Order: sequence, then C-alpha cells, then structure tokens
Amino acid sequence: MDDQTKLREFEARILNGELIEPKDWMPERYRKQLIRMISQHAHSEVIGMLPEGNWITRAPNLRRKISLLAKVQDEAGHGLYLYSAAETLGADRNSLINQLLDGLAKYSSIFNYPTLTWADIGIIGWFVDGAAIVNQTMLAKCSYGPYARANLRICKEENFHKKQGYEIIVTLAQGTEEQRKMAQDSVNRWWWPTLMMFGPPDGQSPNSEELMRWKIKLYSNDELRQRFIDLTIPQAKAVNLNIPDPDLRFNEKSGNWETGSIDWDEFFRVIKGYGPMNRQRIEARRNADKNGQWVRAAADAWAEKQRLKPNEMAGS
Ligand code: BYC
Repeated sequence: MDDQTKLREFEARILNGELIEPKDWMPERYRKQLIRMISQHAHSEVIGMLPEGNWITRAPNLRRKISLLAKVQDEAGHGLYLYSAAETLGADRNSLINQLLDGLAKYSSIFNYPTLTWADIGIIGWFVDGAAIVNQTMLAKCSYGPYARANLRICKEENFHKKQGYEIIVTLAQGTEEQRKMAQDSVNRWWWPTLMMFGPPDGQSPNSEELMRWKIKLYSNDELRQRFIDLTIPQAKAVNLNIPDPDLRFNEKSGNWETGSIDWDEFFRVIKGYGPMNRQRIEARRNADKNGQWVRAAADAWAEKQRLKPNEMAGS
C-alpha cells in the first residue's frame, strides 16, 4: 500500500472514532505533533511541582501538609505516565528531559509565576487544575490510545486536586478580613495567566487545525477557555471573590460570560522564557537532575546486577 492510501485509511479510522495504537501506521506529522504535545505536557507536570513544593514546609497544619504532599507526588506520577506515552511513539525519555534542562522545550506558561502566599496553593488547585481538567477531559477522548488513557487517569486525580484547592479558598474567603484579602489578591494575580494556559486565540494557534483534523484536539483553544470561564465565575461568586476584569459581562443570548481582552504580549513573553520565574524553574530542575545523579547510577548498577546469571551473582 502506498502512503496516500495508508493516510486515507488512517483518517477514515479516526473519523470512525477508532483509537490509534503504537504499532499502527501513522503519518510522521501525527507522531511529531503527539511527541511535541505529550512531552510539553509531561514537562509541565514536573515543573508544576515546583511552585507548590515551595509551600510544603509552610502548610498551615498537618492535614493541609498531607494533602499538598500527596498532590505534588501525583504530579510526578502524571509526568511518568506522560513520558511513557511519549516513549510509545519512539521518543527517547532522556533526550526529552535534556531538552527541558537545556531550556529548549516548552512547558505550561502558568508555572512561571511565583507562589507568594498560602492562598496561591488554593488558587493553583482551583484555577490551574480546574483549567487542566477542562483541557484534559477532552484529551482523554483524543485519537491516540496511550495519551487518551494517560489523561483519563490524570483527570481522576486532578479532580481531587481541584477540590482541595477550592476548599482552601472557601476557608480563606470565609475567614478573617486578612485571609479574605489574601484569597482575593491571589485571584487577582492568577486569573489572567490561567486564561492564557489554553494557548493563543484561535486565529493565532498554528497547530490547532492539524490537531483537530486528527482528533488529537476535539475543541479549539478559545472554546475550552470559554468553558473554563463559564464554569469558574459562578464558583467565584459563591464565595464572594471578584474576578479582576471590569469588562466581564454575561451575554444572555449566548449564555456565556464574556471577558475583557487578554494580554497576549505577556503570554508570548512568558513562553519565550521571560516570565517572572522561568530562570528559577529551569535552575531548580537542573539542580534536581545533578543531585539525583547518584540515585540513578545506583539504580542502573542494581538493574545491571539483576541481569547477571545466578552463579555470577553468587561470586559477586
Ligand atoms: N504554555 O498552536 P498552539 C497541569 C505554545 S499541566 C506554553 O495553540 P497547541 C498541572 C504551543 O506549544 C497542564 N506554551 O499549540 C501540572 C505552541 O508552541 P510550539 C499542561 C504554550 O499545541 C501541575 C505555540 O504556543 N497541559 O495540568 O495547539 C500542577 C502555539 O500554540 C501554551 C498540557 O500540556 C502555554 N499555555 O495548543 C497542576 C496539555 N499554549 O510547540 C496542574 C497538552 C500554547 O509550536 N497540551 N503554547 O513551539 C495542549 O492541550 C496544547 O498543546 C495547548 C496548546 C492547549 C497547551
């Protein structure tokens, strides 16, 4: 079969709602797009541990500390599922990680903002995990089997993360005046960067058309952003927190909340490496890689020993 016929069959399978599995034929662009997206997603999970990890030692009580520890550990697990999904496409995990350490790989813009107060931990759960759930519920239905299954599992865990985040914010919003102000300040700083997580507006999203044709993405960046906005505004109203947008209005006709304009210059600055925390995030990963070297060397040595025959083991 020539490549044109294979492509037609591949696209017919996708139209038919079939999942593509690692050993199936796929166009090189499909493979490349998936490796790009899955690796960026994996890096985001790993870098995403840093802003929250910053507060583990300062969690206000034992219960909060336990759930934050569990959440950060879950993010590491998400990174593992995703690097494994990228490997099913022939990507080499070490090369992907080296691209991140060399500052050549993208990861979600949102993790280049600092966590200044405890309320920021609540906001990450409520806004950032909330946005991730909207995006990843779609990705759990994407056309590539291993990525769809990884997202299904990730979403189950993210739901818990979102609840713990919103509960932190509800507690602060109903607490003292100082606590309420802390929660409001956090909403003010994280609202716009969270909207940027969904990527550039539809007219400026070069990958969307191809991704949607192959059902890697089922909805556009703007459609998902709108869904997040519509879900989140009633939650903010329920705890009397204000969304920092003087132009926010409810459109009775469409049933959507309409926001003012997003500062896309800020977004492009951040993804080019000039956000408030880009340099610190990569530096922290490089240090973690250096400090973990001996653990990896010991694990490799142990694995090598397991491969030796039993009589060689006896003499060692
Ligand atoms: N940040 O053509 P576009 C989490 C890039 S972690 C940085 O629209 P696409 C969590 C984009 O990569 C959540 N870069 O791209 C973890 C492209 O650049 P390249 C992470 C961004 O792929 C810990 C260029 O801009 N989720 O849940 O169609 C704790 C043009 O964009 C961003 C995922 O990664 C951004 N925000 O759509 C808590 C999900 N947006 O590669 C929570 C998987 C765009 O051409 N990824 N860019 O040089 C996706 O769903 C899609 O890739 C995106 C972008 C929606 C992000």
